[in-house]
Amino acid sequence: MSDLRSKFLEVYSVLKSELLNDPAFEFTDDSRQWVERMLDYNVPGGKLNRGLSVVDSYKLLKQGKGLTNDETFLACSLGWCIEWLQAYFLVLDDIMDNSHTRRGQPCWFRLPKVGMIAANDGIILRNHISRILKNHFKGTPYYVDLVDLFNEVEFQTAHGQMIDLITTLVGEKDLSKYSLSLHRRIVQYKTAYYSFYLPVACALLMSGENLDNHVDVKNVLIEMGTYFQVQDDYLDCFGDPEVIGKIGTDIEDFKCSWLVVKVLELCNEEQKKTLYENYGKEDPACVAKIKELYNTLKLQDIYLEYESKSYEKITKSIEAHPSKEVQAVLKSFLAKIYMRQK
Ligand code: DMA
Ligand code: MG
Ligand code: MG
Ligand code: MG
Repeated sequence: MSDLRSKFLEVYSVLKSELLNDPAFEFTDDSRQWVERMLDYNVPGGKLNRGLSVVDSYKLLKQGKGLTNDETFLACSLGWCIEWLQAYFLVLDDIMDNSHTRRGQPCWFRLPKVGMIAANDGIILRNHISRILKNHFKGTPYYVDLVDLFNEVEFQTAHGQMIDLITTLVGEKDLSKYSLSLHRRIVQYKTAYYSFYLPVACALLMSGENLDNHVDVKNVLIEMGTYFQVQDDYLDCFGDPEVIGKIGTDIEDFKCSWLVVKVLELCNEEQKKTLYENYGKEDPACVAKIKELYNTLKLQDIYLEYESKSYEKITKSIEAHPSKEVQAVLKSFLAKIYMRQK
């Protein structure tokens, strides 16, 4: 394991133990055990890209000057706040999307002992972020900006989830409203802000920057986040569940996925009929018909083309940025996701 990753995981243990001994609640053995198990199950098991990016970005912004132990701890803590935010959204997202697996194990709410307690666990995860920020950042000059940033990004993400979900409302299922612009709107809000803008914004705040001066950075990161969610949509159908750690449900869920938007752009009348008749149904035979349609329309090739075009476009926007340090931050982020299989 890399040094950074093991350092990062050490900080997880510290933060967890603080939360399990939070004086604001009288923990009993049972309640402490519940929260510990819930955290270990949901927080650290992902790729940790978002969290580690805070530390990577902060290092790059410091232009190679080494970090003090204190700075490393703080950057890791902010990274963990994002991983906590992600855990919070995923626990609830899996309930709402009726998913089965996540990160190679059953979704938290699928555990017989958990069920809908998972909804409250999601709320606890969200509250932990505020506790971590208060414990470690309250004295810093950027504390208010940090709290505000997490609030703003949570607001955006929750609204992205809302538009993702209301497009699939039973009784109002209507493929004719699905378009690239609707897709863009959904993914920008549900994914791009928290997955891409937030890590870099955290690193900028730690470096003493004013976020109002970095709108161009934000725009590139939103572009990258959109590309990342198109990958997620693609992998939902074409990824290997063993590798991505989850079984796709977008077809069954009638999601406004990038794939279905592409079908609508490319299909003939007969294919459109097949799509309307089979999309959004639990029946595996219907799902198979949709996958067949994706193959007939060569969506894998169209995706590969999208992938290389987006990569080029994003690289150009990065290279237009005046600061070499910022360019390095953005390029390292892009490199982490280009051609990803998970
Ligand atoms: C993910 O959307 C967005 C959030 C805020 C969790 P999704 O349902 O496509 O994610 P996944 O494919 O991981 O369930
Ligand atoms: Mg989901
Ligand atoms: Mg979802
Ligand atoms: Mg998905």
